[in-house]
Amino acid sequence: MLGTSELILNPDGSIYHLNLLPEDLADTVITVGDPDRVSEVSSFFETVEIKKGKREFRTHTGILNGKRLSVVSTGIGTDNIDIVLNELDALVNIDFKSRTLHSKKKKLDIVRIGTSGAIQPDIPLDSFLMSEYAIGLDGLLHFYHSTAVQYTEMAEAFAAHTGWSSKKAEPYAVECDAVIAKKLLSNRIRLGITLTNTGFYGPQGRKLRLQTHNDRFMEGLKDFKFAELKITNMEMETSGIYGLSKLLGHRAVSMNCILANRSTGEFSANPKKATRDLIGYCLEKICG
Ligand code: R1P
Repeated sequence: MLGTSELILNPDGSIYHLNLLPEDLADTVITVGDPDRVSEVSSFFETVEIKKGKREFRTHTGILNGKRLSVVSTGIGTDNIDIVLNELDALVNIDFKSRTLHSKKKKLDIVRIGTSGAIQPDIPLDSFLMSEYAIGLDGLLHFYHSTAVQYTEMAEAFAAHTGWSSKKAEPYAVECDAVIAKKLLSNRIRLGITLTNTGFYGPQGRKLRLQTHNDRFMEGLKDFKFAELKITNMEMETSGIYGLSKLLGHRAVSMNCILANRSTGEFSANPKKATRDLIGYCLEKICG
């Protein structure tokens, strides 16, 4: 039985941060970073039955083409992903009354619809990219028994190539789920290794007033290759989503709208439209 400081429930019986009851959640979950993107996604729904939230975690659940969907905002970073993935899983796999695990495990389909910066100069702005693999620099997965879901060779090759400092958490590599990835794929989608980082500025090589510790890091990213795969883009959630989904038995894929190109120094002229286009594309693939 899970104790009250382990599985924390609100007075109405909902899970602590997401503020949701088990019946509020659909089996297909779209995650977005920006809480304002939740209503953008649900504006495509035919009906919306649930609108709940707390802090940066907003949820809308509704129907599109007869399919029930939930869209949940995660805020920024894999620290938030730890909360969201564990609480989504608790909603479907733990009985909140008895505080014990359901005997039959449920699988969620999880699709991240996010924004991202490209690393390779030939990746156009506003294009769509699916993270086939993610390399996490955030360290989250190392807190769990997770070696079975990690691609250790890829992570070690990355660390060697970039001259990784032992002062930082060791990189880990994880993969998308092939079943849900196939559903979202088309010839419009580029595939790649996504680098998930712990910050937006220094960790992604951006210098406003502070100098970064390893100036060659960004160059190293561009020419890293593992089994002919290159690092295509950088963002802040995918490794956590992939790692925890694999550990918990859910199917996850991360779809990225490329708003910046870190090699050419360009930024999208219309990020709102580009992101909305990716939302439309994903919903069509999920519910079409
Ligand atoms: C940084 O601006 C945020 O944008 C990207 C990064 O992963 C980070 O969360 O994704 P979202 O637009 O999905 O939040």
